[in-house]
Amino acid sequence: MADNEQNDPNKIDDETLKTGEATTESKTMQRRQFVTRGIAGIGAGFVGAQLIACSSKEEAAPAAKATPKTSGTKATPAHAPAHAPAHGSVAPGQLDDYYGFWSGGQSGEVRVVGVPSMRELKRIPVFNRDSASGWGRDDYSTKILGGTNSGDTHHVHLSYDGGTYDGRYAYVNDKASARLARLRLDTFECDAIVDLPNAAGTHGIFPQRHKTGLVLCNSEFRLPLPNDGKTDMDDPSKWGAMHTAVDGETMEVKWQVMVEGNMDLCATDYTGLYSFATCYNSEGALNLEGMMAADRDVLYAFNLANIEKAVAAGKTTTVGDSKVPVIDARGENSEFVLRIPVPKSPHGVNMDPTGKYAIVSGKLSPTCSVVDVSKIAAAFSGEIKPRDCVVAEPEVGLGPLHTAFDGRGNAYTSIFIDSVITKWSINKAIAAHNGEKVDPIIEKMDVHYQVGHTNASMSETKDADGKWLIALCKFSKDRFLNVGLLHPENDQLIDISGEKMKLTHDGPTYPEPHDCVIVKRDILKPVQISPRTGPRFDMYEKWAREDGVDLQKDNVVKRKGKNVRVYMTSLAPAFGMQEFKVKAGDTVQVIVSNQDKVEDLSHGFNMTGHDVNYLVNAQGTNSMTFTAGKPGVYWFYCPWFCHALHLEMRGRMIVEA
Ligand code: CUK
Ligand code: CUA
Repeated sequence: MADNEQNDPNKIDDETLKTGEATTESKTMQRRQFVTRGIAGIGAGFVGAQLIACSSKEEAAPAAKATPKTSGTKATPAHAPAHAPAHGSVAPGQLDDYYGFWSGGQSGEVRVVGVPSMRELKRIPVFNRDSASGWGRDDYSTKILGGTNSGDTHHVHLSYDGGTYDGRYAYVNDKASARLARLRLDTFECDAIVDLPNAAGTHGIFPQRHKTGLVLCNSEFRLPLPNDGKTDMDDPSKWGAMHTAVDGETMEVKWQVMVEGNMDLCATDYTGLYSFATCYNSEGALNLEGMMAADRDVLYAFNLANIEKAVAAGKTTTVGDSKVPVIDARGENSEFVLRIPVPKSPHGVNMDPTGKYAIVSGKLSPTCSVVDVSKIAAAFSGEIKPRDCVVAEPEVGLGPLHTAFDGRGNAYTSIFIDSVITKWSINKAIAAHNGEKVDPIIEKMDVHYQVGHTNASMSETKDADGKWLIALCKFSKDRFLNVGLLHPENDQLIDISGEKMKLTHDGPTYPEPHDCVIVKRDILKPVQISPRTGPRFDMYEKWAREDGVDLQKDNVVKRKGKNVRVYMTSLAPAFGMQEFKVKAGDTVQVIVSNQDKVEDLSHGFNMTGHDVNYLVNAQGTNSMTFTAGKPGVYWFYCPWFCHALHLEMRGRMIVEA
C-alpha cells in the first residue's frame, strides 16, 4: 500500500453502482398550510379569492382543479411540457451554466441543482441527520448540531463581494431551532452552525452585499424577552422579536436589535447601510384574525451604521443569559430602525440589481410596494415621512410573495393565489404612481400551481443576467404520477431571455424547497480532494497529537481506560487494519483517514450491528463514537462502491467479554 497513485480504481463500475447508494434519508414531513386555512375572503383584494391551497371541494373534483385563477386579462398559458425539452437545453454529458442552491425545507438540507437542466446534483445535509454521509451522526457534526434532530431551511444566500457572489460561502437558516448555518463552497459541506439567542422562528436571512460582512437574521415569532418563564408571560403587548447580526467570517453573533413586530423576510442593500425586514404582524396579535387586521403593516429598515456605532460605544443591554449586545428599538422610529408602512401582511422583500429599490410583496394586498432606498436617509432624519419612501405600488395580482429581476429593469413577482408570475416594469410602475397613463404590467404567465418563491439567474446580485427564472410551485396537482398521500412540489423553469416568458421544464422536488439562488458556474471553484482544513480537521489533528499518531499513515489502537481510539487508514480496496479488539461496553471511536488521492474516490466505514455509518472523502478523515456491543465478531465494511474489490474491503472488530 505504498503508492496511492498506482492504485487505480475501476472507475466505470464505480459510477454505475454508486448511483444507487447515494440516497439521502430525509425525515420530517409536514405539509405547509398557506395563509388562512378555513378563512376566506378577508383582506383587501381578497374578496371571493381562494385563500386555501386545496379546499376539500377541489380535492373531490380533480377535473376542475388544474385551472388556476387569473386576475388579469393578460394571462398567457404555460407552454405545454410536451413541447419543451426534457431537461432544459443541456444535452447528456454537457454541463449546466448555473449552480442552483435550493433550500430543502423540512428536510433540513440544502440541494444543489444544475440550471437549466434541473438535474439534482447533490443534497448537502445541514440540520438533518444523514445516514449516507454520516452528517449529524459522525463525531464532528454531532458536536455542531448538538441534540437537535431536525431543521427547516428556507433561505440560502451566498457570501458577497462588491455586490456579487464571491463563491466562498453559502448561509442557510433553520426556522425550527433559530439557527444559522454556513456551507463552504470549496467542499460543498457545512462547516458551522450558530444558535441565535433570544430568537424563535428564524426565517428571513440575508448577507451584506458590499463585502462578506454581517448576515442578518429575522425572528418571525415574537417572544417575551427574556423568555425565562418570569418576564411578560401574560402580556404579549410587551413581546418582541430580534434582528440578529452574525459575522459571516467568524460566525459569531455580533448584536441584536429588538423590535415590537414580527419579522418575516430579510434583505440588505448594496452599500452596507441598511438591512430590511418585512413585518406581517405589526398588530402584535396572537391569532390569525388579529394578524390580518390592519390594512398596513411595515417594512423595518435597520440603520446598520448607527447600530454598529452604538454597539461599539457599549450603548447596549443584554437579554437573559446571552452576552450578545442588544439594542431595544421597540416602539417609535429611532436612529436605529425606521418603520415604512406597506400594505398588507407583506411577505418578500427583494432588492433590485441596481440597488435603488427594495420591492415589498404585499401578500394580502394585490400590490408590490417599491421603496426608494435613496430616500431612507431623509426619512431617518425626519425630513420626509417614512411612507414617502414608497415611490410606486403597482397591482400585480392576488397574493404576491416574492420578486426577482432580469437586470433589464423588469421585476417578476410570484403570485400565489392567482398561480402566475407577473412581469412588470419598475420604471413604468413609478411613472404610473406619478400620474402617467402607463401600464407597468408586461405579462402574466400561468404557473402550475400556487407558486411560493421565484428567483432568477444572478437576480440577487448586481449581475442579474435575465436568462432563467424559477417558479417554486407549492403544489404539483396532477402534473406527475400519483405517489400517494404526499405529492412532490413542482419547480418550473422559465426562459426569460426573450420577449415572452417561456416554460422549459417541470421538475418534481421532495418537500419542501422554499427559496433558491441561481449562480453562474464560473463563480464557484470546488475542490476535488479534501483540503484538510477547517474545524473538522482541527479536531482530528488535535486528537492525533494527543495520541502521538500520524493520521495519514498509522494503523493503531489507543486505549485510555474504557475509551478506545482506533486509527485506521483506507486505500482502495482495503482498510489499513484487518482486525482490532475491544471489550464489551468500551466507548470506541474508529477514525478513518482516506489515503486515496483520486477525485471522488470515497470510502466509508460501516460497523455492522452498531448503527455506525459514515463517509470518508478522498484525503478526508472521519469518525463516529459508539459503544461496543455484546461479545462476538463484528464485520466492518466500506459502504461506498470504490473498487472492483469493494466488497472485499472489510475487517473485523472482536468484542471480548
Ligand atoms: S418563504 Cu419561508 S414560508 Cu415565502 Cu421565503 Cu416559504
Ligand atoms: Cu472503499 Cu468501498
